[in-house]
Amino acid sequence: MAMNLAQKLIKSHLVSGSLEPGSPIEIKIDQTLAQDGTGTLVMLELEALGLSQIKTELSAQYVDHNLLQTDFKNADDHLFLQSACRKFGLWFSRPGNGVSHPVHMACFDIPGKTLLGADSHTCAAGSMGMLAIGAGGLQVAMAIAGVPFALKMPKVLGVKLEGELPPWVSAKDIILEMLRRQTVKGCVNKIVEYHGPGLANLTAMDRHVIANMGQEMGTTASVFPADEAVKAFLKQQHRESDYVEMKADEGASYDEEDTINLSDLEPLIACPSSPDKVVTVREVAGRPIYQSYIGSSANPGLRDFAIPARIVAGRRLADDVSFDINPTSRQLLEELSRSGDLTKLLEVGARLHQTGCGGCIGMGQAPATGRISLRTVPRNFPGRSGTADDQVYLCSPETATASALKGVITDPRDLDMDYPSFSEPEYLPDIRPLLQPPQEIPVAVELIKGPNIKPLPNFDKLPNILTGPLLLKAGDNVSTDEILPAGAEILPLRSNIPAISRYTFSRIDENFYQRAMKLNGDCFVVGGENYGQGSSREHAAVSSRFLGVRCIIAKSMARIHRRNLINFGVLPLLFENFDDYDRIEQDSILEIDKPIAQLKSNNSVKLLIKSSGETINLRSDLSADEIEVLEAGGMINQVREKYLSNEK
Ligand code: MIC
Repeated sequence: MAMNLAQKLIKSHLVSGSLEPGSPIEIKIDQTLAQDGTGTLVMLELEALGLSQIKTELSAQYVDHNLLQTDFKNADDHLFLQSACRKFGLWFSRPGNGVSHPVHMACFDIPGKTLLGADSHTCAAGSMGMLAIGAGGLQVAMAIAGVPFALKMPKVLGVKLEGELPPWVSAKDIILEMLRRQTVKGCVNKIVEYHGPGLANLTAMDRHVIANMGQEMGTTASVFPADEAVKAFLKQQHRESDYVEMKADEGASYDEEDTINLSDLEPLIACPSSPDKVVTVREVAGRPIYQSYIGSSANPGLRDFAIPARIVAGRRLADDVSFDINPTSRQLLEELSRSGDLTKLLEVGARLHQTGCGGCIGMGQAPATGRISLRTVPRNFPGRSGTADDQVYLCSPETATASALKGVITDPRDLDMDYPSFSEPEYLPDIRPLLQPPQEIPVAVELIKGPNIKPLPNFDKLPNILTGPLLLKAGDNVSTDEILPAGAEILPLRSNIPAISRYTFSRIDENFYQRAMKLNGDCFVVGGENYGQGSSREHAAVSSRFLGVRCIIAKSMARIHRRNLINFGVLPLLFENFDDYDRIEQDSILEIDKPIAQLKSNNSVKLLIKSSGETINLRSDLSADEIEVLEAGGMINQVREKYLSNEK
């Protein structure tokens, strides 16, 4: 049977299950990555599992999030991560090397391999013909320990690209067009596979931009063929020998199909505060801006900085605009310096930041109150920039730069200049020597733990009768940035669950923590559609569980957060009838009798509203393995017994 690329990648790694969409499967994981916002919990989980050495072909840990060292916490985390890499055998990328996704792409991406990453934008590696999936830290820890990754076989949406991008229109506009068509929940449990003649003019880094923000549509992964563009990228990175051609079979088909004619596209922009609120730049042109921000894993390529440099060269920024440049890797910064493009940016007054995620996750660079910020980052969920009621628009480097010159949102085609030319250099500075390899012969290493690094809490199993108040009723599209915010104040608490839990749901209900602590017992949370969209941070699930949340009931759920809830013993259930959402009031007492027994007997669970005596039918989409995890009280309990009882 002719297979598409996604099917080939899964089939070559299939440990159990079938390629039938929706069926439970397990796949072998070749590589893993984690960043410092998620990696400290991963290392604590590896310690809790009693692991001695990694079981993957390669695992890497990056430091690119918690880079503001305002006190000891982040510096301690960096030392902890470095010691854990030495202990368990991972590559370590120190602060300053850059953002995990472009650095992993430069150093380790190999066509045909699988990559599981404790960061939702891991999917960017699909640009290299890999099956690259974002997941919670515990899932990544299991993969490092040799446990296959469990998921539902996704549907495959084939997107045929035709034509070629007009001047001033770039890869970001392609993924913004996808978001306009699919919305933030249109691709949940789907892999998007790009194919067609339009690929010919897209470099590997262009594809990285598209694959990265595939996550914002809820995708499981995005895949591109490994072709001449990928071969050229590997050559650039002095790794041409790693090239393997990967593409769909002739005559392959897809579960769903779409077509984009690149020639028809124009500059697009996502308005606050959702990545799918996409309009043409011209529709919002003229609005005064405070900031234009270039960088992040969503536009990490050399051209994403060189084009802006060549646009502003010899010109003057608008007086009221902060033009923020966030280089995404040391390699890129070196090349920008060598080519003279860095000087062009500095000469017009750009603000140069250290290589890393920076303001994308609110780690500095927060915009002024009530002002507009244009960013080439992947997300603009409410408050994510660090400023409440922020107005963050997502756009291409071309649009952000044109607007920085004019001081208002500007379609770059309206600049009185020709589109600058750019071609990728044949080679880039080799960044791999800057990463610290695992030790050839593992030696006993003590983990370095500062006072802010706390042990993982132990969680008990679901009670036979689950009863408690509905402590929070939330709406649609609740993101993990609203469940547990990131940012300069909260991110440094990622190694300390009791401390970080104080911020749980703080963006939605600032009193949630106090109410949960006063209750000091089991409770429920209700959400609308696409609950838990966005990041991979399992902390959003762990902190909910730590505060007594035992069950989340929603109209629909985002893939990563749903599994993170299961991993820490929180029961995710769905409204069978969306109208029932309105029948439950906040603070009403709810009850589920023998939840595990009900789950094992069928795919529905009866919920009793104790105050009215009414019952509601809830739907479960849990697999047998997921029910087993919930029955064990979480995945650490389950795996410690099932896979690692002899690891000491
Ligand atoms: C993000 O972009 O939201 C993050 C910060 O990279 C998260 C990971 C985290 O919360 O540490 C992600 O996307 O997974």
